[in-house]
Amino acid sequence: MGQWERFLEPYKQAVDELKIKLKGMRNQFAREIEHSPIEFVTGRVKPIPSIYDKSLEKGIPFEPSEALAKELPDIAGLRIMCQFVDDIGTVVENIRLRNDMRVVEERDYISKNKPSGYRSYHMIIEYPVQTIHGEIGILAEIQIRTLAMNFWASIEHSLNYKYKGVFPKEIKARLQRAAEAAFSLDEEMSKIRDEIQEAQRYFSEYRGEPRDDMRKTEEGGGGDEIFNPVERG
Ligand code: 0O2
Ligand code: 0O2
Repeated sequence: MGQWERFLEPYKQAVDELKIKLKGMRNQFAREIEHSPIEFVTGRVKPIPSIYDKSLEKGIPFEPSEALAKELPDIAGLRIMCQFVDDIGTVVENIRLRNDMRVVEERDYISKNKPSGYRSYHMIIEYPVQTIHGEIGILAEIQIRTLAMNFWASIEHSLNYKYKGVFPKEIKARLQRAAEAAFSLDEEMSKIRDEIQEAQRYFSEYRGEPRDDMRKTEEGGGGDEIFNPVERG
């Protein structure tokens, strides 16, 4: 096994375990309070070329080391997407209360967005990974954002890659305006939150129940089972 592979192995384990735990949080919320503050969860181990770029940017030698692990707290990265801005606070509070991870830093880029327009709530946690050689404390970054913030960030991230961080003036200004538009969208959606949630409850009940036209198909011998779409997640 290569040096990097060995170094990154506990990060992969941390991402896999944290994804399961955060998805578990989503499912518990959905069961108990109907509306889950978590829409979906993704996770990744930072690719080696990105580790290289970041180590260069931060002036840290590009080699598996404790210094690199400390200076790059997002080698293990989790992302939690929420429907509403208020859901972010619920998720943050829940993570703070957990005793299987320890929050070491929080960065609120929602109350105060980055100059690019970027909005998201970041938590750096320390997570204990159990290995055959004992326990290792792994730093992981959890980014919590709305779907609109995520849409903006993924578009900006691709453009950033294309322009290598140096945006033409006009694109930069448009992206800043788009970030504000995404935030207005979040604000508007928050204002009709109750209405949206009622519709979503109705929609998920309706999807789970066999409809009259499906019953007819079954009675007519059209199939062995009533079509009952399984809910995602
Ligand atoms: P589900 O049904 O969400 O539980 P995995 O290893 O399968 O957990 P993977 O393949 O490593 O996940 O991918 P990643 O990028 O970590 O997670 C992607 C998960 O987010 C996938 O769900 C996607 O379907 C889900 N996802 C991505 N974009 C959206 C979106 O816009 N809306 C919703 N609702 N979900 C999205 P899972 O984990 O495969 O399954
Ligand atoms: P990738 O490809 O997502 O892994 P610092 O140097 O300490 O001030 P640092 O270490 O960059 O700042 O941490 P920060 O800014 O709190 O969070 C870094 C991560 O947040 C980035 O990781 C991005 O994922 C995301 N992010 C921060 N600012 C922006 C932005 O303006 N646009 C987008 N799209 N994402 C942003 P990486 O390693 O830069 O990138």
